[in-house]
Amino acid sequence: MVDVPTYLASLAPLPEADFSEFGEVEIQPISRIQQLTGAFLGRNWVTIPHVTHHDEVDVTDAEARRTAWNKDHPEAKLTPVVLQVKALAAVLPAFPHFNASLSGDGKSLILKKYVNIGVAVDTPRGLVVPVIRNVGQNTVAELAAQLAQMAEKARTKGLSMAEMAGSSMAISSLGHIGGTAFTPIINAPDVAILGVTAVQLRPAPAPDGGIVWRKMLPLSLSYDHRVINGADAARFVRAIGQKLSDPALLA
Ligand code: CAO
Repeated sequence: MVDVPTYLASLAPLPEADFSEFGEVEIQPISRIQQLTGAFLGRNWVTIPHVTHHDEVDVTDAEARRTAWNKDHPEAKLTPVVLQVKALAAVLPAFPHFNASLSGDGKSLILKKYVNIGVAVDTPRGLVVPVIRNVGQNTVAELAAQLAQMAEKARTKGLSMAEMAGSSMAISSLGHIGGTAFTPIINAPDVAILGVTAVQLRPAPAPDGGIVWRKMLPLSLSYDHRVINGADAARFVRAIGQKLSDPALLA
């Protein structure tokens, strides 16, 4: 049997290419945030056995309630991500292995009794993940204000390391751009991350035998397979779908 360090040392090095041999090129510096993020993402990708579970959940009722809420509260704006943060936080207590981290020696699991949700924010300098703390204690209006303020700070002034630490899980939403699925990389030391892409209209059978159009939200849950099994991942995503449909979510 070949041991792993020996195998890794035997891999062919990446070729050093002089691309100007093939045509005109331009050298662009990579921002400090992108360099740091790249190092963390590379580490997480190679050290965590990722599996991504894809599903679609029906958000027709949730979207109708969100639209009505926005009409009644012109001073605030609920985006879909706010409801997803709230739903994720609400299901985590019933799935303690998702709100956990592996100890450094891999021999124990640290179960977190707090629920803090990271939200991936795309900034001109790169991707950052500010953390919203104690999500369950906040109303949706408070969450919307916090998310807007954190995204604005991330894009303008930048965030401190403390503002990006201490998450239970993170959400990475590409829903405002598009997509039907992707494989987000876990934001270690978290053990799972929820990827969101754009709502799709799908035909479904109506009770009268006809067809109704439903709004389906694609969810892509990447999880650390050392900690979470596939059946729990499938149940977890279904539970998020049920929570999104719960009228109490808008409290
Ligand atoms: N399906 C369809 N539309 C969606 C949607 C979805 N799943 N999610 C959001 N939208 C819509 C919103 O309803 C809003 O529409 P209106 O302006 O018409 O009301 C619009 O998209 C823009 O939303 P937003 O981006 O202003 O706000 P948000 O709360 O949806 O997202 C934030 C906030 C910070 C998550 C987002 O701006 C962002 O930066 N996302 C990028 C994250 C990222 O890059 N992840 C990839 C990481 S891996 O490289």
